[in-house]
Amino acid sequence: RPGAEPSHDFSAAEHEAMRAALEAARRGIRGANPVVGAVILSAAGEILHVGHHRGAGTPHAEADALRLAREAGTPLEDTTMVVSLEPCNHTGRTGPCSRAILDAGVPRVIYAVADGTDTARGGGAFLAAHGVDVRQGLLAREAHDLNDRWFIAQHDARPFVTLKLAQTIDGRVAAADGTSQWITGAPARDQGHALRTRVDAILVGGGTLRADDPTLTARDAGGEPLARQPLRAVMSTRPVPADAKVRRGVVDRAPREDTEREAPGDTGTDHGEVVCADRGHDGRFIHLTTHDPAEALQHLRERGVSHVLVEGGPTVSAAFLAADLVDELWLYQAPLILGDGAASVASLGIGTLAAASSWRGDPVRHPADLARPGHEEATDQM
Ligand code: AOF
Ligand code: ZN
Repeated sequence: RPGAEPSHDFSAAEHEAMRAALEAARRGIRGANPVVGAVILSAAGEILHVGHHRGAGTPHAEADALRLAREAGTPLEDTTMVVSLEPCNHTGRTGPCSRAILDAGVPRVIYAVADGTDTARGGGAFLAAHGVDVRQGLLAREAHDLNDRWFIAQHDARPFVTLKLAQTIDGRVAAADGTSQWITGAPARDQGHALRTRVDAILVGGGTLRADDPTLTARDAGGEPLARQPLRAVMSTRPVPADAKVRRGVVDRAPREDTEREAPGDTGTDHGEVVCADRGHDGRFIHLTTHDPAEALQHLRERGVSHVLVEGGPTVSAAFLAADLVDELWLYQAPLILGDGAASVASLGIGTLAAASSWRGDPVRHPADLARPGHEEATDQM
């Protein structure tokens, strides 16, 4: 737990500002990125601006707060930037926050907890080296807890894992006769596609592949492919049928012979890859010939995947849960009861209530929130 011990004393106003930053952070969408809040505090202890990170691909919390200050014309030369995570030091989907804070002329920075990731680390040291007064450790425990699973995934050097379960009230994913499509309705389906376009990879097991023959593409309500397509991964030691829909291009209906090559994975000995890309590397298909979730995640990480969406079925869901490799759970519950049929999660070998896999729920919001452009609030996260 980096930065857990406060190394300085902090004023009441600084505490209050950090609490406001943590509160703002909670409004962001969890996932491959942590949720982060940033407050600009005046020398008199007044909260001037509150920014937050809304989710991967959007401005960071500090940049959000600095934008508000710019728009309001707030002078920054005697302010403190109070942020729940160490400002990043890298140019990723946005520019480095460390540089933005320095360039804006903010003389003091307080952050709750260090960002130890290989890419982003070093923002605090950068700012200190450029004469900014940098302190850390304020409400570090709260800030760590806010992103606990993100910190664990970073520490374990593996992708962040979201598990999606779509089930009936009694936890079934298929009826006794095997019928399973559209257990949940159109809003959940649209949100599921919005979720797919935010992740780097979707993963299903061989059972789901054979039962549903899914395309694993991200589409809008009209069925058109969304601009950003995840890598499509099948985790199975058995061959992926040559005519499986995951092998096809995202747009094309027919297999694209010109871009496909035989997957070594189909021999059951290696992790094979078939390229079915319509846009750059988007929509590629990969066959992971393993039953071990940790091994599958390592292979995905080597391909640059930082956020995986596991979409079933019950065996794969159970494997990830049993390995404690699920960071976030999205639960879609249809108002249906079957009383029979496959459960959404296969046996975890848990024999007693005290051993249950236990989840903390965020408030449930309307599924349309995720699909709406410019959304401020998340979500159905558990
Ligand atoms: C910050 N402020 O609000 C967040 C940070 O993909 P990118 O470019 O958005 O970078 C994501 C990484 O940046 C993420 O893994 C984490 O290390 C850091 N997140 N940093 O200064 C923020 N969300
Ligand atoms: Zn940043």
